[in-house]
Amino acid sequence: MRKIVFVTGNKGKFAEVRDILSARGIEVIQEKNGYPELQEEELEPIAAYGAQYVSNKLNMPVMVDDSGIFIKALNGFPGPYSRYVEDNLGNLKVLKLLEGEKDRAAYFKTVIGYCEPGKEPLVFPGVVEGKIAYEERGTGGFGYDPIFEYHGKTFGELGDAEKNKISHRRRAIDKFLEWLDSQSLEN
Ligand code: ITT
Repeated sequence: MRKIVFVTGNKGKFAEVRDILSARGIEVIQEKNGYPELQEEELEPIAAYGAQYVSNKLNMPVMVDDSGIFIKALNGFPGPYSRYVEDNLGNLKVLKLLEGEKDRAAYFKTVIGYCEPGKEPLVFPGVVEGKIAYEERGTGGFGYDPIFEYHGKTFGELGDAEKNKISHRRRAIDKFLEWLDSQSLEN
């Protein structure tokens, strides 16, 4: 069975990635010691740097997941600052920022970074478009899931299995797996 080291301190992310990859016959090993997060406007360089940093440190192939929620009416905020905003404002204050705002468009994005020791890092983005709800709904998922609405239900209302079929993370992982499969064909 193929094994992949996944660097994250986020339990919700780890559980989702483990479920998606185990269905594909890949075992995921969690590495909780993180990486220095670059201050960047985009998730790609953050994920690339993180994957390369830990891969060279552990001398193993590793993957990282850098994610965020991008709210159109807030010009893409919190985006790469989503962790900081979750910790310091939280969903209810994000909803307050949007009070009276009719344009609720938002998207979640995950960038999977993957790197093998001594090599250049690769990035695999995945996006899901939705809306910011008017109140928190549902107890599933984690982070911003209760306020992110997709086809009428929030990710908090969907349940893990349903979220994993359509999420930004799933889409990014699918691209990563396509690349991994193409590599094994070459070797
Ligand atoms: P690691 O860097 O250790 O992986 P983190 O939680 O700091 O964990 P991110 O910077 O990528 O990771 O996360 C950005 C924020 O977005 C953070 O507050 C997450 O809880 C939230 N988030 C990420 N993916 C999410 C998802 O699928 N649903 C809801 N919130 C999510």
